[in-house]
Amino acid sequence: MLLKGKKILISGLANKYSIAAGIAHAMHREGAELAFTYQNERLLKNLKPIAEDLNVDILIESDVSSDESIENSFKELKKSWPKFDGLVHSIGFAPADQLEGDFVDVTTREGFKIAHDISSYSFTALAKSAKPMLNDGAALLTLTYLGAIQTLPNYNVMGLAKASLEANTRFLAASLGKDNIRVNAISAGPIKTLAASGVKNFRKMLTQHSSRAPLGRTVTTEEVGNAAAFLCSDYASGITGEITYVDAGFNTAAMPLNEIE
Ligand code: 0WD
Repeated sequence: MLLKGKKILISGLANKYSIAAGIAHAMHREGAELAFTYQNERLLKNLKPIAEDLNVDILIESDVSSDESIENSFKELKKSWPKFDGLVHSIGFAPADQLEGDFVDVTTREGFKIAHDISSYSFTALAKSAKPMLNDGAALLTLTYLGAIQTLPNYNVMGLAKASLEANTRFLAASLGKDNIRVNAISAGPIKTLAASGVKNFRKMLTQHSSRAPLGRTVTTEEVGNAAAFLCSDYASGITGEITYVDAGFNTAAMPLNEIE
């Protein structure tokens, strides 16, 4: 059991298809005690059956667009967990009109601001609030995507926000290293979730992915969850500031082998 005795707070669990759900299952299996945050009441009904399944009784509202909401959520958590060992940030958002069409035409100041605020700054904000409550050897983890370093259609301003999130991971790692707190990111391959369905033609991206990835397929939330469990465990005690790809190798292949045979 990789995570026996660890207390880990997981955000961004919107429903059973969420990447955070795969992470929660893997961490529960590895012996972690879990707490969940949710954006608002509307999402609570999807969360309850998953929480029941995994024996999670700490469910706390936290809308990362509000400093007050974040602050209240950690005050609430402190009542049950004065100290804890890990935090998973599985949150991303950009207005729908930013994720369809030509980047230069559709990107607005407001869209840019929201995407960066919710998808990147929120990781810093959560780290800031969590810091006094984190045990020695704690780990923070976020979820990023290849759009941070390479272009692809329709991902647009989310790519910029993910580039910021990846730099955020490195700066947080540098900042928190002296407290023996590690900070890492998983760059997941495309998975059909609620957030992903906001990206136009997402289905076609899945097909493209399978045809180029060395493993010839997409990845599952369980596979992302397994890597997350490892990165938050003491087995990863020497790893920080890293972006780990869980994408069936897609980012390593410039061209599928069968293309020129
Ligand atoms: O292909 C994919 N699905 C990939 C996702 C590939 C690589 C990375 N990712 C990233 C996403 O960008 C995101 O950072 O993984 C993370 C989790 O995304 P997900 O599991 O794909 O999507 P989803 O199940 O929708 O969870 C994201 C959740 C939100 O769901 P909705 O769809 O309702 O916006 O982020 C949460 C919310 O629960 N969220 C917030 N939480 C607190 N405060 C906020 C907010 N303001 N906004 C969104």
